[in-house]
Amino acid sequence: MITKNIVFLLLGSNLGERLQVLRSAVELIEEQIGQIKSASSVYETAPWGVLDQPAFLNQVIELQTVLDPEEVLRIILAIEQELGRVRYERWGARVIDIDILYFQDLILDSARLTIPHPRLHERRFTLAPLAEIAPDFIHPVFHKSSAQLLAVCTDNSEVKLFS
Ligand code: PH2
Ligand code: MG
Ligand code: MG
Repeated sequence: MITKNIVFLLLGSNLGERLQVLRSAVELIEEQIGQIKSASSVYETAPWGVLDQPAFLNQVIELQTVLDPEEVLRIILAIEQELGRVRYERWGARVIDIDILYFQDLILDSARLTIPHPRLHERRFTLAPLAEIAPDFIHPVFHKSSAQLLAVCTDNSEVKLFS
């Protein structure tokens, strides 16, 4: 039997038709990476890191894939390109950003990829949608659930339901 792994992805957009961009990203991800098992609400979130930029829309999706993490990363980068991403500055405005949060309970630190995402526990814009769809999923490094990580998160940037 082919092994299918659970992957959680964070989508973010703060340029262009943000909601449409997220929808297109979800469609391309489903076509190219694997079946979507669940999707959080879309949240409108204050920018984190670089503050002087438009508000983001963020969403977390859970999918099943037969691909390995490197293949998922390669496809994610291609989808970002296809949707018109141009990289200006670190943490700056972008049409679309797709980040791997978790890949099953894998812990990976390579030159290209760190899983779990190294800053997921510091960011309310990630933890709020993650805890909505996977409150009991355990972070393989910190051994805490999404709900627990959210409860102790010190980031108080605004995160509000959008749709
Ligand atoms: N992504 C960043 C930097 N800052 N802020 C919010 N609210 N949402 C994001 O997705 C985001 C950010 C770098 O990827
Ligand atoms: Mg990111
Ligand atoms: Mg990214």
